[in-house]
Parts: sequence; C-alpha cells; structure tokens
Amino acid sequence: MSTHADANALLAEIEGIGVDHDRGGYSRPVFSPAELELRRWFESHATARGLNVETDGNGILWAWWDVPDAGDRRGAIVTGSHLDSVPGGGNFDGPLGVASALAAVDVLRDRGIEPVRPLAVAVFPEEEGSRFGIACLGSRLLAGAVDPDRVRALTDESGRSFADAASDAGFDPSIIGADADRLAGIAAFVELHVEQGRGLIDLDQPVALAGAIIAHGRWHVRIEGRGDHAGATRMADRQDPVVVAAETIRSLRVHTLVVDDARGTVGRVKVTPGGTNVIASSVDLWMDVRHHSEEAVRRIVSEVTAGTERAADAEGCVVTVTEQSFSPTVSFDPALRDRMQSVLPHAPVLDTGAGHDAGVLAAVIPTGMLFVRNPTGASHTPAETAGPEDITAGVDALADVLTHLLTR
Ligand code: HGY
Ligand code: MN
Ligand code: MN
Repeated sequence: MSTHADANALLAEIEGIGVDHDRGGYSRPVFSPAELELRRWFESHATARGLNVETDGNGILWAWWDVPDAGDRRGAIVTGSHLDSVPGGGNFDGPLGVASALAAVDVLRDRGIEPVRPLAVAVFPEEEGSRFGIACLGSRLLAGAVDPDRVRALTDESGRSFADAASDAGFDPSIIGADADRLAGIAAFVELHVEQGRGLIDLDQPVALAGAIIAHGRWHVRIEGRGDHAGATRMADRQDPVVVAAETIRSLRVHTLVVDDARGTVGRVKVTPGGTNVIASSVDLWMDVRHHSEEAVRRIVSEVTAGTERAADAEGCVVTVTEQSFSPTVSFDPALRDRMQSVLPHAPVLDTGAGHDAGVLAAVIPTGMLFVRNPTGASHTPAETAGPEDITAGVDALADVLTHLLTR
C-alpha cells in the first residue's frame, strides 16, 4: 500500500472495481460489493497516511488529520467527494475528488505544512442516487435535507429497501439523519471534481473554481394501462402505457427546447412486463430537468405533466408524477470562493449543470468546488476522462487551497 501515490496512481488502483461488462464503464451503486470494496480501498489509503478514519451514522466516511488541542475537531476543513457511480459511468466522477484529496494530503506533508485546524477527507455515499433515487443522499441526510423515515423506506429496482440494504452492508439504518453537531464543527468544505462539460477545454485551462450549480430535480412518472396480447387485442381496445410514455418523452423535449439553456432528460424507462408480444400493463420513467431558474424547471415539469395527463386520458391510462428530489440553484460561498481565487488567480469561475454533495452542503456550511479539465467534456459515460497532467494540476490546486485554509 503506497503511502505516497499521486492521484493518477490511486485512480489506476481502482480501475478494476465495479467494471460493468454489459454497459461498459463502471456500475458502483451504494452498498454494492464494488462500492464496499472502494470504501475499503479508501480506508486503507487513509489509514496508511496516519489519518483517523470513522464512519458516521449516515455511512459517510471521515478520514481525519487531527491537530494537537483540537479535541472536538472544531473549525475543521473538509475535502473529498463520492465513490458511487451512475450505471455505466466513468472512473473519475467522484473518485477523482477522493483520490486528489488523498494525494493532496501527501503534498501538504511534503511541504511540511502544519495545520492549525483539523482536516478531514470525506466520502459521501449515494451521491448519484442511482440505487435509491435521491441524489446526494448522504449529504442530504447529514444536512437534514431529507426525512430519515422516507430514506429507510426507499427501495431499489429489486424492491430492496434502503434499511435492509444498509443493514446487509453492515450499517445501522436506525441512526441515519441530520448531524448538526458535526456540521457545526466544519469551517469549510472544498470538493474537487472532474469537469462535466467543456468549459475548461474551451478556456484551455486545467482547473476552474465553481460559480453556481443550476437548479435540478428528478420526477418519477408511473403510467398504468392494461396488459394484453399484442396480436389478439384490436387497436381500439387498447390502454397502452407505452404510448403515453412516448408522448411524455416527446413533450419533455419540446417544452425543454423552448426554454433557453434548459436541460430535460429521460434516461431510464421500465416497461412492465416487457415482452415483445405483450401490451405493457405499466411503464415507469424518470425525468431529470435542469435550469438556472427553479421556476423554469417547475414550469417545464408542470407543462409536461399536463400533456401526459391528457395523453393518459385519451389512452384510458392513469398517470402519477412524483417529485423524487429537487436541488435549487446553488451559488457557492462568495467569501470562500474569493479566498480560493486569491490562491488560484488564474483559475476561471465556471457554473455547472451537474449536482454535487458540495451543492447540498452549501445550504448549511461554506462550500466551494474545484473542477479539473475533462478532454472529452463527457460524463456519466465511459468516455469521461481527465489527463494525468491536469489531474496533477488539480491536486496541486487543491493542496494550495487547503494550505491556505489550514494555516490560518
Ligand atoms: O446528476 C448529477 O448532476 C450528479 O452527477 N449526481
Ligand atoms: Mn455524477
Ligand atoms: Mn459526481
């Protein structure tokens, strides 16, 4: 176990974990064997660096570089990110921030930095919301932004509840929930993340600071029809939920395109029972809608919902649209960003369409983000990447910011 590896080497160590041979890329859902293996990987590297590792009641990992006389760890600086992935995702979305944080600890040690306040490297579970549907679930629990009883009852594709899956993985679901005392001890959280977009490519820069995260939410659309035989059922006698789903998807595209720079996606559709010669009995689909204006997001969703309800009536189906999670537009802490900018004067400030734990925690503690150039600009796909030099530049930038924050 190297106790001084650069972030590139650290990322290379996990390239074989959670490989998805069907989709390509990586599938590392929370509490899965792959995610648990990544947790162990992180804990071993943190421990090898002399960091004191704990897992809190929400399953968040905290690796502490404690300083003398800071018994209660007040005024801590926290960095880190997540290790879970979307289905078929890349190896950088999340792990780059975790690996860079570990490498930044090495850089601080090399520099002989003696922090005057504690540092923690944190790993937040279920950031993608890929298994239980709510994005940034760990940071939302910590911040008190989601009801623990609702979380315990969430189910995955197989119907397994969060409570049961957490218990299976060795966690105690009865103790999830807000942790105001832990938050009160944190002076700032800085998350490094691979850029999900082309901003740094266009600016020809390796590292950026985050300005804002646009508002974004996800809605579950369930359409109930009547299953029947594809050949024996006349067209006039059908109540086909797939037809209504098709109208929903078309409508989302239409209503998104008329709002400048809005983003509307349906990336997940589940047809039940799913036979080629079977008229479906129900369809579940999920909408992801984003825009700088929360009002615009909600207007798009309500327009699409109205259209879907009309299509369902015409088809003799019943539709239910349920908001799963919503994050308002987040502007990161200006004072913290100014301090980061004073350390990284050449780093541009970029907004992002991607959500992050830092975006959730921005509501309760000062947070900032660093983005590292992604030469493809693509993310949530195996094409997501970051070049070794830019990764090193990101680690140096993070180490510079942490040096500034930890020594005053
Ligand atoms: O969906 C997002 O924006 C983030 O990658 N979880
Ligand atoms: Mn992501
Ligand atoms: Mn991410």
